[in-house]
Amino acid sequence: MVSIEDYKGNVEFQWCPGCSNFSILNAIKMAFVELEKMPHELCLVSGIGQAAKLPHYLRCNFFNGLHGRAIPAALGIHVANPLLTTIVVTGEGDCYGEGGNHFIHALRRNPDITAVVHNNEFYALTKGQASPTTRIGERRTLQIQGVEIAPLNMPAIAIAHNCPFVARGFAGDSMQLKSLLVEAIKNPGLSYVEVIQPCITWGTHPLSWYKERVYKLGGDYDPTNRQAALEKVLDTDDKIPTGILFRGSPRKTFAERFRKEITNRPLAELEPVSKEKISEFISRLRMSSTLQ
Ligand SMILES: Cc1ncc(C[n+]2csc(CCOP(=O)(O)OP(=O)(O)O)c2C)c(N)n1
Repeated sequence: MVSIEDYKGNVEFQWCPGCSNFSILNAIKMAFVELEKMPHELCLVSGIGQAAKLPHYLRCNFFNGLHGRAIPAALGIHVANPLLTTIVVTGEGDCYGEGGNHFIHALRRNPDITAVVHNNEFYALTKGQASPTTRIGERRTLQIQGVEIAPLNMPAIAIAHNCPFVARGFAGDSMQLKSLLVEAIKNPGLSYVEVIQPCITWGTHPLSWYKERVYKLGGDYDPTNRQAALEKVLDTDDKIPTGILFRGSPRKTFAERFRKEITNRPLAELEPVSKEKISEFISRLRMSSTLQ
């Protein structure tokens, strides 16, 4: 039996007291307990930012890498050990800004990982500058005249590229978020969960502003209908839909294609490669480079 206590970390929190990242952390822990995942069966991966600190505060495997580089690190972990449950947890600045290119190509490669993106609509760690999701006209610490360009709509990009699982949660509803995370982790291939994350320090709007706008998709919404899903996320008026936005058609995962001859075992458990084989490989490489 796994319990929340199994995930209790021992690192001092650097988040502001009352930060909504705490609810996301709780939802993640609850999802792990519901899925009966032991800490050693998981690997959390993040980049840089307040959201990206989340893996520090849990007891499990984690890799905290360079700014924007959580996805490629997770891709490597997923290929080296497809038996691990690999989860990227990071902010929208890290994932859509500095790491946007990696996210887009992950949509094509389809690694069996879950990407949880805290979207607070600006860079919190560096004190409130605009991020790729800041709304037009919003004044930020660097954009003092107001942001002039339209925000990036990453859920729309993911749906257009047939991402197997696209969901949106709200940090103000950790039970719904927990359920979305359970579904995302169970889903094979790339699962993407964007989390609306109000920031109490640098945010423009209070929690009540979000509560008035966030709503749950109803039972009549069909997440397998790509056209309807696109329309839903392109409609960025005053309402913010949450729930499973889209389920793409199943595709082979990155590891299934990349490791098709090697079995599903972790690289660390495979037979070591002999010195002779390595020398033979190096001389073949040398041969091919002299031929060019
Ligand atoms: C290469 C590089 N560029 C810029 C920075 C500065 N920087 C650190 S965190 C961050 C943005 C983080 O934003 P987000 O991922 O949304 O996380 P948040 O802090 O809002 O949770 C930036 C721009 C950096 N550390 N490294």
